[in-house]
Amino acid sequence: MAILNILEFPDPQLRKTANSVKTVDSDIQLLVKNMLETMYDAEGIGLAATQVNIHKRIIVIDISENCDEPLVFINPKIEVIDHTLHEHQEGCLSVPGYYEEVERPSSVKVVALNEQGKPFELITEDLLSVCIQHEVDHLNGKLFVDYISVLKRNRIKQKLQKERRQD
Ligand code: GNR
Ligand code: NI
Repeated sequence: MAILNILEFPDPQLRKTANSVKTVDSDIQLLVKNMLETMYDAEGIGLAATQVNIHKRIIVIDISENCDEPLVFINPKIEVIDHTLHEHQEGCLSVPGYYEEVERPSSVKVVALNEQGKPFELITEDLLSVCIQHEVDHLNGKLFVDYISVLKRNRIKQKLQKERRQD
């Protein structure tokens, strides 16, 4: 297994649209394993392939207390079930150290393939709904900072660039 490098805002690679997975073969299964290992190592609750510079429609999530309930979504499609907007404080492994309130529909249904290539669907609310929407945004080149003001976004961009220059 391997820990993959996580891209950070404003890396232009984070703006790419990921491609659908044609077949869930052993290469994809290995990538899923590595994404889970990377997510757990970084102490995130989700990771999209885009964040590790692999432009395939794959997401891993684990919102369980003991980090032992991995969820894998390949070619996820989301449909809003409850359009009521809920505000939640979001963070992102690609925007380390910054947290902002984002409003999103409160409940979404996800249809996807699991790591065996088997279709499944899941109705989500609360943190899982927030997380799946955040991850699908990554596959479409979108980041949570796109929902906040330009002023705040540019301030975060400048601070992250400055931090990296000092490293
Ligand atoms: O670890 C993460 N926490 C989080 C908190 C609130 C809303 C979304 C997230 S996802 C984030 C990991 C990440 O960057 N996934 O893309
Ligand atoms: Ni993220």
